[in-house]
Amino acid sequence: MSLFDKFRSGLSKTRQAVTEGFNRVAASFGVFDEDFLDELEMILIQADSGVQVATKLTDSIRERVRKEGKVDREYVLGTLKDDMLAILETKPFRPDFEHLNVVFILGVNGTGKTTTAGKLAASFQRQGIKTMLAAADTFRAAAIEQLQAWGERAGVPVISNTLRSDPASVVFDAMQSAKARGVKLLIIDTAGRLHNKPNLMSEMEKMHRVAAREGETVGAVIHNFLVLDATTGQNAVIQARAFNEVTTLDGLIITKLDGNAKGGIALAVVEDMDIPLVFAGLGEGIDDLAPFDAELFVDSLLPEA
Ligand SMILES: Nc1nc2c(ncn2[C@@H]2O[C@H](COP(=O)(O)OP(=O)(O)OP(=O)(O)O)[C@@H](O)[C@H]2O)c(=O)[nH]1
Ligand SMILES: [Mg+2]
Repeated sequence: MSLFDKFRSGLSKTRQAVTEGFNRVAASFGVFDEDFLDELEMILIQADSGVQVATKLTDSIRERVRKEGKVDREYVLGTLKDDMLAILETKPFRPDFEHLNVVFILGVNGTGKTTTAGKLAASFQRQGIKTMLAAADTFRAAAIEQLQAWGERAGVPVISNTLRSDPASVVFDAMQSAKARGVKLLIIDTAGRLHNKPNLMSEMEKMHRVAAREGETVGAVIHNFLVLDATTGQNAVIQARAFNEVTTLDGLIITKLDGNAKGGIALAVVEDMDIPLVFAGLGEGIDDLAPFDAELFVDSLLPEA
């Protein structure tokens, strides 16, 4: 499946909602005027793009409508596309694999961290990047086995310790092993945590400290990716803000974009945070993770001009 097809089929529910809404409203008004724009704003809000984004997107068309009375379909869709692209702007994850890259997979409970860690590992290993996984969620029963299963599927070694062991010690072991084996990408799966739990936050700091200290000799680069679940809607914005307050996020990953009509959340989060979306989760399978591509995303969302 091409990347475009992946986005297309993953985002089909959101596309359906946006396209059907757009066509229905366009047909009933028969003209692209201010009333049409009010309805379009509602459609965008229903797709979870957030009020701020929906207003921003429609306001730029409204300006033209006020001057000229009305605009045509092509203008509406063209402007929407350009403005959405301006919000999203693609910044792919292409680190320097001469060095060791350490990716922390962070997020609240159940957003898809472990699944994403497994899919990421599979994808980079397949591209010939020597990859390793670390099971730093030592809190939830079965979390370690879950990651080990992903490691097997991906053909990637998994560093782990026992349940309840110190996650920072797992990070330490993984760093030693990664350095010894010449690993270029170490993906660390972490326990789901809430930003308002001080002990979990200090645990995260400790993991970061260990990775930075152990990585120094080999010029390791540390990346913090936050995993957000599209189905939580506007809550994802609040989570992103909270995590970014306690750590520096380098990239966002939105999972579960498939199977619901909430794809607009990608626009809401990026507009609010100004942190790039690096990957999109478009299903539960090993191949259902795609490098985020703004152009493909927007084309998968909007009706044809
Ligand atoms: N449809 C769909 N389901 C997904 C996606 N990513 C993850 N899931 C599902 O979401 C559920 C939770 O995924 P996990 O990877 O266990 O989530 P987690 O964040 O590691 O959960 P905790 O470790 O308990 O905090 C699983 O059933 C996954 O299959 C996605 O992109 N699309
Ligand atoms: Mg997990």
